[in-house]
Amino acid sequence: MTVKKSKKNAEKNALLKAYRRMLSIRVAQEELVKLYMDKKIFSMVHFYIGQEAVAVGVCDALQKGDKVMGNHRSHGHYLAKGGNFRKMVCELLGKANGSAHGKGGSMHMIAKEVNFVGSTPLLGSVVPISAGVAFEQKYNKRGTVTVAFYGDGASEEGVVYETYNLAALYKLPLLLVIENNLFSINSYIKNRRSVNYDVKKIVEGLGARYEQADGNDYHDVHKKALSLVKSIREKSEPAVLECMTYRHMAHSTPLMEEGYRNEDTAEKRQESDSLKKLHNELLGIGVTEKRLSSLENTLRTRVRKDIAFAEKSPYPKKIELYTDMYAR
Ligand SMILES: Cc1ncc(C[n+]2csc(CCOP(=O)(O)OP(=O)(O)O)c2C)c(N)n1
Repeated sequence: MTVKKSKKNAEKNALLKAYRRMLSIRVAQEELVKLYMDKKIFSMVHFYIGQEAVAVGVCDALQKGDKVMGNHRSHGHYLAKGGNFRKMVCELLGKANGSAHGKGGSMHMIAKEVNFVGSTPLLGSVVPISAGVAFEQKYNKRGTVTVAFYGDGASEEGVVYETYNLAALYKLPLLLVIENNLFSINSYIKNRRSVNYDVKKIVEGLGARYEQADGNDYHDVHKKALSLVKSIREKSEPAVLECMTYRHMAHSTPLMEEGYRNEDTAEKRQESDSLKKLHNELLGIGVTEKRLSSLENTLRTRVRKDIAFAEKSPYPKKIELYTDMYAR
């Protein structure tokens, strides 16, 4: 095989891998929506459909020892860092086999075994907590990086600005990823910020590095995350990566009122869908439609098996109420 051909093959395989990782998150979400509509999930669920390129693009730039934290919308972050789907769906159903033994639910994803160290739904709180995780990495000279994902709404919380400053002051190995999907529940970004609000100026003014990526484009997110993670690892300096994206579904439950979204229409969201883009790119380099739909079928069958397992799984015993507590 010529060098040119083997390079092309490697690129095709990398693209297929990224597509598979993003599609597995999409398919899992779609099946979870059905479970929710069947009233099998009791807690609130914030679906990640539309934002997959952000979680996968960033996590593909990390090493195993790097740590990731998330927020209330973290199914994608958990799966992209390698969290187990079966444990996740058990958690959503409140079952004993769940990643938090059924006590956390959708908004408290955790998979310590793959360094997904937690997700905190109190808006903005993931930023200072992840700075603490990064501080430990630096203090113990681990050479690893911490990443935190949070939304544009969360990025307006006061504690976030304080953390930009402290992270820059202490030179923490921290990548803060803002997923800017334009809305905080039903509040449009332009109605929440003055016309002069400038994230780049704020972040750089407080001493951290700033980059913006097209969050609907796996390549752009991945390329920028790779470059930032490399410099964070080498220089131990914090950076913010703002990814412009769309969430395709309502804020939380699929049944929530959707009439407020005049700015990012359903057509716009579909047009810029990151999975569709990768799908077309793969077709363009000769991967067949048949191969891609068979991949989707395989992923869906696996997800459905895990859901069936979770449905049959037992609820936690009462004693679980007293485990994992700070005090009794
Ligand atoms: C401190 C705090 N205030 C309010 C809420 C209620 N709340 C939950 S999600 C959300 C909107 C979050 O928007 P954003 O951070 O942009 O993330 P997205 O939901 O768009 O992913 C709000 C206001 C909360 N969880 N925490």
